[in-house]
Amino acid sequence: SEQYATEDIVELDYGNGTAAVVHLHGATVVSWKFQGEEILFCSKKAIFDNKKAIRGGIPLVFPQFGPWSLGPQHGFARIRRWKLVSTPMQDSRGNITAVFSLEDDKRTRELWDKKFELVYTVCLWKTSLELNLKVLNRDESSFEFTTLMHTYFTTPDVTKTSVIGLKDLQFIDKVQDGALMTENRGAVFVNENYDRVYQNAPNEIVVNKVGTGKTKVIIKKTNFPDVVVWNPWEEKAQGMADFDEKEYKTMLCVEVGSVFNQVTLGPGEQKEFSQIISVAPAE
Ligand code: TA6
Repeated sequence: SEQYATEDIVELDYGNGTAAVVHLHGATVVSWKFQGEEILFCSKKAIFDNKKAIRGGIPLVFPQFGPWSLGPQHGFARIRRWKLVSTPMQDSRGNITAVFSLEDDKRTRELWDKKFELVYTVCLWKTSLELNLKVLNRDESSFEFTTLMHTYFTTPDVTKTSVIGLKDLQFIDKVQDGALMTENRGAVFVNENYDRVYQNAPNEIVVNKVGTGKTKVIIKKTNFPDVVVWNPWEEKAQGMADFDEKEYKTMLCVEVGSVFNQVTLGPGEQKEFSQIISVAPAE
């Protein structure tokens, strides 16, 4: 973690090489190691200037997934500094929890004139990482948003990594002008520029062969109907300043979100969105 300034990060240390690192810029989980094995991808060209969104880990998308007429792509949550509201605390079973928050301020209201609070709870267990995002409407009127956890997994060879659980789902293919199609594969392998939004996915998705390649992750999601699978591949990667041109081979984004339909929250209402990512031996 030499690339981050110590005042910018919060570490959850389970012991025995199991640890997570959260960067306060975006409350971005930038590393999760299970017994020394890194599960998340973070680009060696990622920029930690507390301005640009971090290229890797788990950036939080809110209040807009994708291009946004009111502000930056994927909204502002990933480029604001979050507050640490509860420092990492270990419970009697060893699980470690830290809590972060982001409230509206002058800058967010300039883009999106709503009063809100986001509360992000990161909990590290022995074999899993539980991430819970609570969105609270503190405004006098209702608001709409989309949200997503933009998880980058690391892999030794993306062509051997697969996503299981998407069969028969409808998806929007963003590299085919948003064409609506149906997935017919039980295990989705990625071999090209790939950017698909799968709708109404089951609440359990498996990503096989991540980390060292000997590991799979099981993602259990709540209130996130959709799953985005993304890899820019070689040509598109060359146009990204904060992504090494060969790194497309070693990453796959599998992102749980509520993006196909807007979420509406009335004044005083709140909603929680979560994923639990667990590690197990690969299939
Ligand atoms: O979730 C996939 C996606 O929306 C892609 O379209 C892709 O551009 C990616 O996110 C990364 O976006 P970023 O703004 O971080 O460069």
